[in-house]
Amino acid sequence: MAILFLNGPNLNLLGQREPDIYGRTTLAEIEASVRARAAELGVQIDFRQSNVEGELVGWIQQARGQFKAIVLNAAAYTHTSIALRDAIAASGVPTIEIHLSNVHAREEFRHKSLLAPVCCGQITGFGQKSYILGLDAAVYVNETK
Ligand code: CA2
Repeated sequence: MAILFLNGPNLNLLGQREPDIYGRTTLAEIEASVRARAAELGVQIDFRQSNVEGELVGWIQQARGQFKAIVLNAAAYTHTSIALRDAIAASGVPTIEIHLSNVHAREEFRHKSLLAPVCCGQITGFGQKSYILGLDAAVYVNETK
């Protein structure tokens, strides 16, 4: 089984800026922990980041037939992007929305996710562990299909 991890804008800065909110772990370190868990589960991982909305849309479109699930931290696009929402809905690939921080405990504009209604579920607030929980959820939704 292959699972696609997608990361949205500014997540390439993890570990370098705003450690009080997002911690000191880099995205590369998160990827390494996801790969370690994936090896235990016997699943393949593709792990990508883009600051460009259209690139994320393209990757979601291309995921159909290639990946069994998408684990998506769309970052700020979570709260703004109808384009990502439409791409998820059109792809038909089960998608798990994840966040490092608890978006519901932060500013009001982060409480609304445009993506949540077209995702299987949302994991928010567990730091880098949100990625591992997202991986487990991606396997789970395929087992229960
Ligand atoms: O908590 C999350 O994972 C978020 O998706 C992170 C987004 C934010 O817009 C969402 O509301 C919640 C922001 C990612 C920006 O990451 C940075 C990392 C280091 C320094 C600055 C930004």
